[in-house]
Amino acid sequence: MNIQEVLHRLRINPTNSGTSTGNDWLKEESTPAITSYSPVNGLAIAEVQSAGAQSFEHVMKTAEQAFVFWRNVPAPKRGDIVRQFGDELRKHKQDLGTLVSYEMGKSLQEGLGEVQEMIDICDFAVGLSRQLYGLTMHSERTNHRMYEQWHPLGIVGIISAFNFPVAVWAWNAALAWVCGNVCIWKPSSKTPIVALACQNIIADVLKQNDLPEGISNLLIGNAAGTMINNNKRIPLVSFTGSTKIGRIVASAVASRFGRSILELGGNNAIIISKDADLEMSVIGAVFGAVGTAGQRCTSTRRLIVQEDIYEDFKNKLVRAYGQLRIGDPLDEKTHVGPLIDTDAVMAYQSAIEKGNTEGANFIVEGGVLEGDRYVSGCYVKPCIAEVENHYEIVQEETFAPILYLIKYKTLEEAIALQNGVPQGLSSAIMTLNLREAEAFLSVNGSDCGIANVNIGTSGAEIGGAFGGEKETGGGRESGSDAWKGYMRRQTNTINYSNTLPLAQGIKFDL
Ligand code: UN1
Repeated sequence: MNIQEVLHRLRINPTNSGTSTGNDWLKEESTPAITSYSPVNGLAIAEVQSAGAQSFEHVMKTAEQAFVFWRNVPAPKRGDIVRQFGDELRKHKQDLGTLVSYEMGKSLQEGLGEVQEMIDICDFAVGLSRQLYGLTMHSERTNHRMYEQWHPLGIVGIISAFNFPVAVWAWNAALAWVCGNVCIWKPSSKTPIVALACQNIIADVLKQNDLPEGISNLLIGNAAGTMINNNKRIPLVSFTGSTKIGRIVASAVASRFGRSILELGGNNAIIISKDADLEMSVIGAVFGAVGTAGQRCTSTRRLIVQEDIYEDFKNKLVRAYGQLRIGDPLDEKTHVGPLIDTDAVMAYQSAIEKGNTEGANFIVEGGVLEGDRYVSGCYVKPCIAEVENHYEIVQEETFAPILYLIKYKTLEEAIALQNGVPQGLSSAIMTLNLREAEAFLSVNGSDCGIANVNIGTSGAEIGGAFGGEKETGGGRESGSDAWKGYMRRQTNTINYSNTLPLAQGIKFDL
């Protein structure tokens, strides 16, 4: 793999300043530059410029004009643009997946999988563009018709995280576009280069179709995020990131009566029943905990294991961890790549320290790897600790491969432990017992947005609505009817009689 060639094919060059309305890239001289470093080897990839108030205002004006045009393009035609975008992504899958892996640090397989999620959501959005269904209702008045329809909102702000640096944007943008909105994307400052690559791909499609600037916009840097959150000309902000920042975003957007879709932290658990297929459970648990180096919001953080099989399962798990290969994520034999940066390594180390002071028993020890293959300083050992659910550190989401083991006796107790955290994103039970599976999915079961049986907590398909409850923020993206979050509902009543009967039987004679 020659990264310079990949960058060249994705047309990353100094013209791509960071701020873009599509094909046009703007340069504001006074704002700070951001250099993106690869966690794979610590080398700089490229530099971008963060956006200031001046570029923000230019992007806003261009987006507002584009919206007036775009909302009048019939939805199936908007869908066709998204179809073309999906086709381009298919052509660039290898390069974009490679760059995701190199800039973010996830394995190449996962980088390619992430681009596949983008392609899949485009396909989904194309079908949706001929639907966007409203309902019809029966009016209580004679010769009246009632229905509801869905209109676009306007400008959608998308603030995405480093861990899924391109897919999360695509989930939001593909739906937002077919719904008739225009988008402003503020990617993570840790992964701006993949965002430039995506912008180049969509800008090409828009240009080939003679569409105006402003349908797909890009802004880099935290100042841009704050401007998006506070601007009342942006009716919807979709934010993916930590609960801590999500709280700030939520209150800023709510205080101006904007809408937000929040995808915040998870603290996902798998319950391993004594009736589980243990071999399958080990694979599900290990991939869930160490995949993407534990940096998915759906990563498995806790395993709640039935006491009868606890020792057996624990031994199998420890053996599996012994086989993990940590290293260059672009090497296809690698299971675990680096963390995103050295700040993330510090957070990992302090979580281990805190665990130790609270009484955690590490059965697979952690640690930072050193040596020629780990020069970036971002490679850590996935570790496992026996803990109690109430430990402060267990209640928190640490974005790293630290897995907590908790023992249980009854299913009721296991469900209480699973639900006994502030977050509510993903959950799973491993069991071949129908009663247990159904109880877990019932109203008395998991309180999460995602609840799986005999599948781990991560790797959700795009066809379902994605999101979670409690401190995860309550937002839903991707499949099912998540598109409704990107539109405004209008209820219409039409009187085709020659009188004006009032609703609720009210008489008002003049
Ligand atoms: C995230 O970590 O922000 O379910 C999203 C999964 C992926 C998406 C994760 N499809 O693991």
